[in-house]
Amino acid sequence: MVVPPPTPLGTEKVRAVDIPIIDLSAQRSEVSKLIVKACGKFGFFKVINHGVPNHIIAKLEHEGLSFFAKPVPEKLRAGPANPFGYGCKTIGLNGDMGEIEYLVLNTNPLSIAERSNTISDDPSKFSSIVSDYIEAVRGLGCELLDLMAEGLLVTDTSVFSRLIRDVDCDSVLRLNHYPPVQVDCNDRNTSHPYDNRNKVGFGEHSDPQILTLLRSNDVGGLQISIEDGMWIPVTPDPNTFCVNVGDMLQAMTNGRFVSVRHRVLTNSGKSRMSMAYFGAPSLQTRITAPPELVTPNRLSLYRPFTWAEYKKVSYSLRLGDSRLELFRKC
Ligand code: GA4
Repeated sequence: MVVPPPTPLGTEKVRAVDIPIIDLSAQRSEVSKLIVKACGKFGFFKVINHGVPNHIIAKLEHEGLSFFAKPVPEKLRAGPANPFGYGCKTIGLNGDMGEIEYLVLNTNPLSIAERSNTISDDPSKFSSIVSDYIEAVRGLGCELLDLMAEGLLVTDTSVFSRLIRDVDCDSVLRLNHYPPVQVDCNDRNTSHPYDNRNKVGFGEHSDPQILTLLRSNDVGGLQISIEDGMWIPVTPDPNTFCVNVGDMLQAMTNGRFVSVRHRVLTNSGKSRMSMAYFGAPSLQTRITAPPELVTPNRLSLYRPFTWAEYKKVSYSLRLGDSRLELFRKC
C-alpha cells in the first residue's frame, strides 16, 4: 500500500510527549514490563545504563567524524551506498532525497576488514573499532530482545535474539551525518527549534529490520510519529541509546509491538551525527510469530515470508511507503 504524500513541513502538529527512558540496571521483571509497554504504545524508547562502554562509542564517533570531514573524492572511494558504502543526499533506489551523507557497513567482520582500506588511512584500526562497536551493540540488542520475549510471556525467550546472533544475519551499521543547513535570517523564528525552516534530513519511514539501536551526538532532529500527522521531537542525549521497533518485530509479535515511523529534520547551526545498528535476521529466515502470540482472540495478522522477500519489496518502494501492509492477511 502506498501512503499519501506527507503534510508539508511546518503545517504539522509537533507535541512534547514523555518518551519512556528505561533503566536497564533496574529489576529485570519490571524492565521487561516497561519495554513491552513502550513497544506497544510508541515502538520506541530510550535506554540508560545500557552497558555499551563509552570508550567504544567515542572511538567510533571519532572515526565517523574523521571520515565525514574528508574531501568528497576520498569519501567516494568507499563505494556507492547500495549495498554498502558512501551515500550523499540520495536515499534508497527510488528517488528519495535528504540533507544527509552516510556510510553503510555490513556487520560481518570479514566484510568490514575488506572495506576498511577504502574508508580509513588506518584500516586495521578502523575495522577493529567498528567490530568492537558492533559486538557491544549486538549484545545490547540481544539483551533487549530477550527482555521483550520475557515481557510478552513467550516461553522460548531467545526466539528474537537468536536471529541477530546468527553468523549469517543481515544486520547493518550506518553512520549518518546531517550537516547544518542554513536558514534565511528573515525567516528566523526563535521560539521553535524545528519548524518549516528545517529541511528533511531523512524522510518519514519505519525501519524494515527487527530493531534499531541509535546513538547520536547532542544535536537533535529526530522525531517520532505517534498518530497520523503528530510528531514528537526526541531530545538528543549522547549517553542513551534510542531503540526503534522495526517492521520485522511488528510482524513477529503479531502486531503487539508497532514499528515506529520516524524522521530527521536538519538543524540550522550544528551538525548531527548518529550511529545506527539495524539488527536483521539472515536472508532465508522465515518471519513468523511465536505460538503464544497467535491465539483465537488474536489471529495471525501477516502471512509467512522471508526476510529476503521483505527486503526486496522494501527496496522496490519509496522510503515512506507502508511495506508491511503488503504482507497482511486479508
Ligand atoms: C531505512 C533503515 C536503514 O537506514 C536502511 C535504509 C535503506 C537505505 O537507505 O538504502 C532504505 C530504507 C532503510 C527503507 C526502505 C528502502 C531501504 C531506503 C529505502 C527506500 C539502510 C534500511 O535497511 O532500510
